[in-house]
Amino acid sequence: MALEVGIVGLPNSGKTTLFRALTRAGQSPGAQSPGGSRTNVGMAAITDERLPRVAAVVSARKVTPAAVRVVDVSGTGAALLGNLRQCDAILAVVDGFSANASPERDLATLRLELLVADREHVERRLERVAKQAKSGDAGLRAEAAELERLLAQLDAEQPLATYPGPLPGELEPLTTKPLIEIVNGPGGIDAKLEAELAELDPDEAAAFRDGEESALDEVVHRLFAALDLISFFTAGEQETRAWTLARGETALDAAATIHTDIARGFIRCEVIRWGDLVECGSRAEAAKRGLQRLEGKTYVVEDGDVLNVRFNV
Ligand SMILES: Nc1nc2c(ncn2[C@@H]2O[C@H](COP(=O)(O)OP(=O)(O)O)[C@@H](O)[C@H]2O)c(=O)[nH]1
Ligand SMILES: [Mg+2]
Repeated sequence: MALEVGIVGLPNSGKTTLFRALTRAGQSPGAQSPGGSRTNVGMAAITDERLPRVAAVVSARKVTPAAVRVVDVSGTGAALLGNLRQCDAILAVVDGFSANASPERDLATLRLELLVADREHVERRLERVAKQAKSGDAGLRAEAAELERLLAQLDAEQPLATYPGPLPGELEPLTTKPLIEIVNGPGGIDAKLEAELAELDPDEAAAFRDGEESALDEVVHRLFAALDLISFFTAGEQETRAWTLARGETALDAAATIHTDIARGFIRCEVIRWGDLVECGSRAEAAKRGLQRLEGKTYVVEDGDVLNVRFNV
């Protein structure tokens, strides 16, 4: 399943502008109904300068970057923030461009909003479990006691990330997720400028940037760091692709990311470092120089590995 990131922010902080910049969806924020509860969902490509170089080695007909799902909810409040419970990370956007911008104040407000949303979530669950626990079931009573402790933690304005001990697996809290702070404006990430550049064709945008890294790449890098992700590649002539994996995951996990059938039929996996492949100019040459390894299911994939999974179905 694709990685998912949710954008939160106060009204007019630039959430939808950032969403458009990330997803390059040409729809204008004006299309949003005023005060409406519209949620935008799109895919953001993850730029990786290694990918075109790997693709060139095999003359790939199609080059597909890795992507994350981006969710832009049109406000705060428990109900709307509840749309983000499935997300892997949260981008917190604050106004850094207007005359009375106060990024620190707004970040504090947002953190509190997330806390309040979790509080309501836990409280609702507690009400239900407490009612069921009246039957005297020991498991349910223990769960109710646990939820009471979580509620106390949130009442003390402490995020659940700092809760000592494991959380109920099905809880899906917001305040345990990595939070990436984005100050929107000239001093941070200029979402408006990025959205405008996203409308241009890539060559024009690159010329405008004049060698500077896109601010969106920085967002992605921070996301990768926060979630401790790595990238690996598959180098096919039909299609060369970049994929993401959590650091520490195995060749079998990588296979499952590509397709469940490939994981099911996994036999072994050929691995070449992307730089070796580019330097050798072909798989055959890399193999000849002893730079291609054969690995099994438990091989821990490294950032920049080019994988070729042998499988049978
Ligand atoms: N000057 C400036 N204006 C921005 C920036 N980001 C967003 N805006 C403007 O602020 C308004 C609200 O942006 P929008 O993305 O719809 O905010 P949202 O309510 O958080 O989704 C729009 O008019 C944007 O054009 C920015 O970085 N600089
Ligand atoms: Mg919006």
